[in-house]
Amino acid sequence: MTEKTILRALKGEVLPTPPIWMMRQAGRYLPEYRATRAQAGDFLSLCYNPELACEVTLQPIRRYGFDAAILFADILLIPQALGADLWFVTGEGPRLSTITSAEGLKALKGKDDIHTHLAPVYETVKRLSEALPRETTLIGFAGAPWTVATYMIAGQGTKDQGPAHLLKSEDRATFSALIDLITDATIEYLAMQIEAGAEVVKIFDSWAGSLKGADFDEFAVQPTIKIIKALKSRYPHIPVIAFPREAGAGYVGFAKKTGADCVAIDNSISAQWAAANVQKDGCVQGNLDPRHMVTGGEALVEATQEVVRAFKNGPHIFNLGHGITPDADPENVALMIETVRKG
Ligand code: 1CP
Repeated sequence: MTEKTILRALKGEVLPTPPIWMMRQAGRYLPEYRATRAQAGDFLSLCYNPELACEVTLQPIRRYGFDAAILFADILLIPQALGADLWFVTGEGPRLSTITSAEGLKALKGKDDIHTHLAPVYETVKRLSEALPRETTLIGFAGAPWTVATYMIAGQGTKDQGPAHLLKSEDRATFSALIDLITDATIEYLAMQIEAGAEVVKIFDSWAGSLKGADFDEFAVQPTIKIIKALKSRYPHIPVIAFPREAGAGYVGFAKKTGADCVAIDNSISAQWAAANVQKDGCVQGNLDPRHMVTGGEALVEATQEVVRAFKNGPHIFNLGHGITPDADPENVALMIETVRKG
């Protein structure tokens, strides 16, 4: 059997047309997702229900034939597995109990105590590895330590990650210890996803862009190095995609520094710039503006062609620059895929 296209791109192969998948491809823009989510009751019940989580992961594969499926779960399951309270407020987003002191940190569980809580996620991965079409790559994932820490410290999503920056400057020892705990738990979590059948793992550092100067190295680059080193020592054949979102100049050399096989690029930088400065070191993933999934039309076609053209001389996995939004039109996704595959 020929190797799956995503795995070939991750090894550095330049393909005639780039393989494609989409961040948040299982999500609220799809009526079938909304139906299954309603059946599950709420978002977290969906994440912890292997049968239904498997179903929503497969929905975009059936509808569009993407080249990869991403495990349906959330980056905030790790805080919950470590003992934080987690709930979702409809129309607002996640809420967590907060960690703001050494005492709070001490009350959390250890890195090896997360697996009972996360067992349903591993079961979902196992089912997916059996259910997916043979040409489809299964991607596991986790949040990067900094991004996960921003939610654990603030207790919710924040525009500027203020509470995390504040703890970092006022109690650096506690902040660093929290980063270390999340880093170590993430290694064990991703290792278990690989054991269950994940063929690639992706590390989402959605808020990497708010770390500046030495902080970017200490809290975005270094934890990523540690995670990738540990995973590669156990699973040398499993590729890793890193997504230091909005890192800007920080994207340059990120793959070399961290050992990532691919860097995912957001849409705040141009594909031409990323081709010249990031793709020279290996595979890149990205970076169509997700707004095109809402607005569609000729502008979508042209922007899609521009991304394909910019990255065509090197290894590339086509994707959006961030997740598709609930107001997107499923027809626009089909148009994007058709445009990419036409070459
Ligand atoms: O159905 C719903 O109402 C829930 C919406 C939703 C979904 C579909 C959330 C809540 N999470 C998810 C799934 C999810 N989250 C996946 C599944 C796979 C896929 O991509 O299809 C993945 C990979 C994530 C990752 C995730 N969760 C990130 C990193 C990527 C990113 O978007 O930047 C982050 C920051 C989260 C936290 C989170 N979970 C959900 C929301 C609304 C948020 C953002 C909260 C905020 O910052 O305000």
